[in-house]
Order: sequence, then C-alpha cells, then structure tokens
Amino acid sequence: MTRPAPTSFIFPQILNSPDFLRYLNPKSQPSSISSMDAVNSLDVVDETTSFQVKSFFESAPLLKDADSISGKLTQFIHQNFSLPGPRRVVCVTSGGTTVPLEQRCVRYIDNFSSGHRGATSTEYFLKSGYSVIFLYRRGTCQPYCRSLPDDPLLECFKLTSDSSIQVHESHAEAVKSAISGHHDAVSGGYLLKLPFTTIFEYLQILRLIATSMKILGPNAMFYLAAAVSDFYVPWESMAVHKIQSASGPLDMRLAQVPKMLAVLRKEWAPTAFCVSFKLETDKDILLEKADNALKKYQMHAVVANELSTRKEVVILVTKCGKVSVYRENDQSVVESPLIKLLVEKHSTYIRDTNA
Ligand code: 9Z3
Repeated sequence: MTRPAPTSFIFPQILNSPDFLRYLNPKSQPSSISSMDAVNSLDVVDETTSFQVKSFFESAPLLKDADSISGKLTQFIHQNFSLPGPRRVVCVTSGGTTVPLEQRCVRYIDNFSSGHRGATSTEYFLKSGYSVIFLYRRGTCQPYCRSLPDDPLLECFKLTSDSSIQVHESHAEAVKSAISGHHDAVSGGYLLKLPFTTIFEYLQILRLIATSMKILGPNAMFYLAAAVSDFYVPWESMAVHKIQSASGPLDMRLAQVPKMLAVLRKEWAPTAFCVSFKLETDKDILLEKADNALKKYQMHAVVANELSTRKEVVILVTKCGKVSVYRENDQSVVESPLIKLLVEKHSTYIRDTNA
C-alpha cells in the first residue's frame, strides 16, 4: 500500500544552501571550527553561533511594538539608574515560549511552564530591594497572584443586590495583598512587565532588555527561568497558511534555536551577573548538564532542577560548588532561600568587580 508523501515545509533552494544546513544542524560545522572551540573559546562567541544568531534575528518576524518596548525600557532603566545609591536591576524571564508552525499561526509547539518560578522569584527580588524587568509569557502566573484562585475574577468577586461588585470574605486578604503589592511595585517604578508569546518575540525582547541594561554594569542581573524552546521552525521556511491535513502525514524538520546564552553573556550583557536554569527529567544527568552550562556559557550560577521536584528543591551550581536549596515547609516556597543566596552571590560579584 502506498502512503501519501509527508508534507515538508522547507523550501528546496534554502535546503540546498550549505549555510542553511549549518543553521539547521549546528553540529555540521565548517572544518575550521570544532565543537570544543564552541566550548572553550569563551571570550568571543564562536563563528557558528554568531552566524546562527544573525540568521535567527534577520529572518525573525518584525517585533510589534519594538519602539514602545524600547521606550519603556529606557525610561525604567534611567529612572532606576538616577536613584541615589546604585540600584540593582534584575531581568526575570518566566513561562514557556511557543514555536509557531504556520506564519498565520493556527498551531504551535508549547511546553509545560506555568511561570510560577519567575513570578514568585520576582516578588522575592523586589522584597530584597531589586527593581525587576519581568519578561513573561502571556497568560502565565503573575507576581503577587500566587494566593489567588485559578479564576480570580469569577471566584473572588460577587455581585451585590444593587449590582455593585464586592470581594468574597474568604478571598479578601489575598486580593488586598495582590493589589497593594502589585500597585506599590509598578507605581513606584520598581517593576516593569513585558509580555511575549513566541520564541521570536522572547529573544528579540531579551536582546532589547540586555542592551538597555548594559549601563548598569555589575548591578544588572539576568535570572533566566523561562523554559525556552530548543527547536523552532525558521520563519522563511514556515508554511504561510494553515497546514492542510488532506496532504497526509506531516514531516517537519525543526532547526536548533541558537545558543543565545553564549551571546547574552559575551555580547549583550558582558558585565551583568548571569543565572541560567537547567531542567531535566532524569536526575542522573542533571548535575553534569548544569556543570556543562556553567562552564560552556560562563554563567555565574546555574540553578538545576528536576521537573517533578522543582517546587521543593533546586541545586545552585557555581564555580565554588553545589548547594541544595530546599523550601522550609509545605507553606513556604523554595524561591525564598534561593533568592537570598543569589543576592549574596551578586553582592560578592559587585564588590569583586568594583575592587
Ligand atoms: C526552569 O528550569 C524553571 O525552573 C522551570 C519552572 C521552567 C522548571 P514553572 O514555570 O517551572 O514554575 O512551572 N527553567 C529553565 C528551563 C530551560 O529550558 N532551561 C534550558 C535547558 O534546560 C536552558 S536555557 O536546557
């Protein structure tokens, strides 16, 4: 029995280009660059990564509202920069990126991330005196909303007999503290929230943030908790319209997302304190992978976590060693001791850099 040919959405002329093959499969590097170069030549981003990053941004769909985002960032950074005493600013990334399968997107690849880590960490950074740029996936968990029920609008509020709106007694404290915490942070100029949905938006906005935070030197921190897709469909090889199921089984090749951690650390934010996350489901490979990330991208710290236990324990990996960080009890959160430790490490980094 003959099966219909699988549908492929990579244009033949692009497929034939050696550059594009390298783009799709970074392991097929030109002979002058070995994979060890990518690991060891740490002061500059290796040629292959640079090429992939350049291609990614050149072919990405134009970021809507780029001017407005840049304007908000400039205002936020300058406001914090001109405060008396150097203010620390952290960019917290949160939630998962989507990978569109069609330009007029009907379908996409997504991941599990709820944004709880990023939102909770944001609260603890604010509490520790940091200003926060919260780069979050639309629709995921928000700072100060942890104690609210899943559908806050419908579950926290009720209509009274004269048609005004009232908070249910049982949720009154949670609503009050969410509104006041959020209001104080935003109106005080300490919290800037920027949403993204796709991998294209995420990386373009991250680049804008990093560029605008350069002025802060070592007082800047990146806390990269977002679950960023490793694979994507390059825009120019993506189907424009909804992929038709009548064409039979779908055969789609995903390109690797360029290793932006290397570029962030070396080019976009060379003086910032950088913390990345490593997530695995197999605990036997987690620490080795975290160690590799620390060395390969010269991160200042890597937070290693396992999917099933991520709310109870994380392991902080730095060049000084590994520390397990546990939440204190069922009512507390692991982000509380984690942020405390990171703030201490950041203080040491600032002191050493300024010495
Ligand atoms: C994390 O590992 C975060 O801790 C979680 C938080 C996404 C697990 P939730 O949003 O979960 O609270 O539900 N983030 C980074 C995961 C990641 O994609 N890391 C990459 C990797 O592991 C490196 S950038 O390869």
